[in-house]
Amino acid sequence: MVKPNLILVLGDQLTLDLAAIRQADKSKDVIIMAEADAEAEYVNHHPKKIAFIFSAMRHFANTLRASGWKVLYSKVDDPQNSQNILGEILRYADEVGGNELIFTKPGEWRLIELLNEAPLVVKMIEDDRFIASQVEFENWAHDKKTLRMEFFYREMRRKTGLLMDGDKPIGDKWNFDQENRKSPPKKIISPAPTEFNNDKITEDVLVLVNTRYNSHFGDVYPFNYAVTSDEANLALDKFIKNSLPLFGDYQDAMMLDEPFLYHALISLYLNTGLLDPLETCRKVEKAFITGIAPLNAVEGFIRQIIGWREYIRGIYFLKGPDYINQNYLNANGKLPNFYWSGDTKMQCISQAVLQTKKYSYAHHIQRLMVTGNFALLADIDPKEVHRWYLSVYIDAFEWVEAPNTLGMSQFSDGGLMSTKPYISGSSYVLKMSNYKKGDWCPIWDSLFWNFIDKKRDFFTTNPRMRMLVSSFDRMNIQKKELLIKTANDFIDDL
Ligand code: FAD
Ligand code: DLZ
Repeated sequence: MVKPNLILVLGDQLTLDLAAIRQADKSKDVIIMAEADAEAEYVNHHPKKIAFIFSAMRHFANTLRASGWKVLYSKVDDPQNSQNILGEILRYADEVGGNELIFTKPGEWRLIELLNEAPLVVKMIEDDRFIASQVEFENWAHDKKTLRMEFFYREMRRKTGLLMDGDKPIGDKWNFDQENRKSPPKKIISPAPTEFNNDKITEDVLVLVNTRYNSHFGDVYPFNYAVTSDEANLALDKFIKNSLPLFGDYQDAMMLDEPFLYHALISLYLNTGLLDPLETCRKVEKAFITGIAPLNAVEGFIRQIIGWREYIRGIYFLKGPDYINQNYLNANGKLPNFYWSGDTKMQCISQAVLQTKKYSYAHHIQRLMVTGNFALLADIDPKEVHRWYLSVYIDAFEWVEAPNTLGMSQFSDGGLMSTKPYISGSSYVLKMSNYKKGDWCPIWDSLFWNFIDKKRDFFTTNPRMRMLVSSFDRMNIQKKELLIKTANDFIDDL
């Protein structure tokens, strides 16, 4: 009898167009999908994220069955479940007599290593759900001193033809960011994100997750995210119609009790395979061609996906498994408790943490210039910061989370992605938000100057940051002492 091959589909590989599925044989091979405590708990993932992944996996298993595949699916509450992916693969290998495991490259070195060591014949296939292959990224990177996203992005524009007029960018400029990033207006009525009704599959998952993972940070209810590709496409269409026109203008703004503003809320769908990045960008480009959205918004949005998202992935695989262990600035503080409770007078942080608890979501500037900025200024160990981001955000998978957190936000790679750390005093946070000025501002500013002083050896070697050391040195001695004392008292209290 012909032995079936074992085709693994992970919780973030939910598309019929997946490389491993494309080359499998429906008439003999079996698809394995496994919910597992080991995956939900290697960091304690937010319950909403676990629920999203389990529900989307169960829906996708049904899609596979409906198109004729044999699917061996492990539910997490099945008593036979070994609670780890490799255990489930080996259990099914025994059951069906298969000995060849085929899988699409996971987005995490931990799983790549685990699966490649399976006691089976193993075949790992490149994940081609991206615009640039790893080889293409490596070829682009290999002769460059600095890896500037902007230049990589231009290559991706040329490759895809998005917003191109022959070999020239539409509008004669590659980047329209100068027109973006406005401060928030006095009042804003931002479109509500699309909310979906939960079917029986999702309801069952919510009950399960709510009890099984009740010690994890975050609320499972209310749950309104899409869990199928059709629903995710509806969410995208609604974003294009309602929010895209102002996406560029208010991309960096933060407003009290407005967690989404004009953001798309689609990273969770792109990262799990419910949306395809190129199709998404083509729909967005069409919004420009048909006059629904202006060029600054459309170019800005497409850059996030074919530029930043692709570049970040390239960096993760270029730099290898040790990337997450870097700590260029030798930060070693503990993550403050208020990253879990939101219990702090710093309104920008409590807003970010409490909405993260509720939605498992915060937008880019909250992640970069609030929770990330604070952690960097307060000298928090980047590994702790990385584990926090990986666990709390619904779109967080290591390939995309780690370079954003460790590289872009915490400067732990010493400036591979940016020439200077993303830090600011309270004035930037106030300018970009309608948060209230208060006691937190002098504390935040003292952390800023204390950081400049403590890391002066690094800052004096950096042409873009040297001026800040000189500014600090020019302050009078009492002011300097007060800043350092305020910062240290605050850090000690943490
Ligand atoms: P929008 O603001 O509407 O942007 C549209 C899309 O562009 C996003 O859906 C996303 O796919 C893409 N995008 C934008 N910026 C980036 C970026 N820097 N890297 C990759 N894709 C990008 N994004 C994740 O998908 N997963 C993560 O775990 C993650 N962790 C982050 C950690 C930190 C410290 C920072 C600063 C950023 C992180 N990002 C991460 C990037 C970005 O914050 C999110 O992609 C974005 O907030 C998702 O919300 P949205 O769909 O509403 O995005
Ligand atoms: C994040 C996650 C969670 C919470 N649960 C599962 C799971 O039960 N089964 C699964 O196949 N994948 C899960 N994932 C995603 C993986 O942990 C991992 O982050 C990605 O597959 C890496 O690309």
